[in-house]
Amino acid sequence: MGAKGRGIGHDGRSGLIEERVVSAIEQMIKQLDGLKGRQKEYSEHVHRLNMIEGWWWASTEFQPRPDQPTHPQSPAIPFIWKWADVGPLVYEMGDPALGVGLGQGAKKAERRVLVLRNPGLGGQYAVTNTFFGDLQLVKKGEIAPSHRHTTTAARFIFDGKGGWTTVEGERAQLAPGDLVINQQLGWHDHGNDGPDDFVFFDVLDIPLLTSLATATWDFDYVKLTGDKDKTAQDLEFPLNHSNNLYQAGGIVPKFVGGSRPDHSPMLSYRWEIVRDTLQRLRKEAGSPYDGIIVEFTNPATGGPVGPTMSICAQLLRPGEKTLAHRHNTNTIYIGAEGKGYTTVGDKRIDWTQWDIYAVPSWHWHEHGNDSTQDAIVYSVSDGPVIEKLGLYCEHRKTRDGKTEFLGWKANRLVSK
Ligand code: GTQ
Ligand code: FE2
Repeated sequence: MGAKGRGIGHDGRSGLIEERVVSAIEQMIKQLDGLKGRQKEYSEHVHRLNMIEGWWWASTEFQPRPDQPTHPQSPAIPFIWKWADVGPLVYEMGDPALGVGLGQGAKKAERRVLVLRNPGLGGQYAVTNTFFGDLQLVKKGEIAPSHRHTTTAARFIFDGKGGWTTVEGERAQLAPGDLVINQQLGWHDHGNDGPDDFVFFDVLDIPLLTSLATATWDFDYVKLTGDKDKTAQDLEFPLNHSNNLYQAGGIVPKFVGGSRPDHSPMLSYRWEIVRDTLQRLRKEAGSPYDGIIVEFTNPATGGPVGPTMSICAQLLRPGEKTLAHRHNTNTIYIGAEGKGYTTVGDKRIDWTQWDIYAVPSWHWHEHGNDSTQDAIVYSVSDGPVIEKLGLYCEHRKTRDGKTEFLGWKANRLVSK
């Protein structure tokens, strides 16, 4: 398919965009292989010098190059990891017969995780082209040793009563449904005081920071303490301290704050509060595209939880079905309560609790709940990055079936 098939508005079905990208690249390589005579000689010389021709030899009409898509696109595909399939393997990581210990050194996992890989991303450790995701298990009595990194992490707790994460001296005690934010460069260790397995889903901006060559890891906690048996931090604040400080939205303490203003000073967000907030809003009309949607904010600034991630929760009421839209941000959804569905292109993704699914950039999607119970889904998007680049855009269907475009305009000098 050539340039004519690549326009905006032509990607109703998931999978189509990826096929087009691959075929454009393959087509170009094939063409270059088939060159003869003077052109072949020229082409080979160019390639020897680590360059490639920026034109199509055989094409008689205009075709954009493979690196010049005419609409936003990601090689990631819409994809769901069903908890019913992956959950048993998460618990099985802890089976002593597998021998996957936790800690550092031979045969040990620094983090005992299963890494999700989007089938469109060619074996990368990535769910979308910006986000990494893994399912992590910390068994009773274990500690995942303290480390730090330039990447931001968000963790969604799936199971366990005794789990905790300590970040920069503050410990959040965690329960299923809770969200904990791990800011850039904060030392952190995860532990489990039992009695059950502690299981959570991590989202990190690793692929994004890797593409910027700025993902950096520090596993050398020993240098801080001089004690190689010490893998967890001492607590410097009361338990759940920032939660206590910032729990009343809109009323924030003036005597504290994080040392970096673009990072939320609040470490964790509790499930009961998320649920209560959504319930309190349930009589509102909500968003035509997302139902009753709330964002987890930096309580001090109202901004997103961190510079690379926007995290939301949305309630889809029984019988609710949203209008379709698409935007150039990449999203990971995590089912939290009940059963819902997201139709991406012409494929319906049915989700239930702890299912994880990816909706990459520019895919039309709409959400629904055709059950008789409430459905709540978490999401993580790279919106703050795209917005900072000044490049957010969106197509949305209106109630009367029209399509509206939001975003993207050139800067022009204005005179009066
Ligand atoms: O739990 O701190 O799989 O930072 C990758 C990066 C887990 C973690 C990963 C991390 C973690
Ligand atoms: Fe980490």
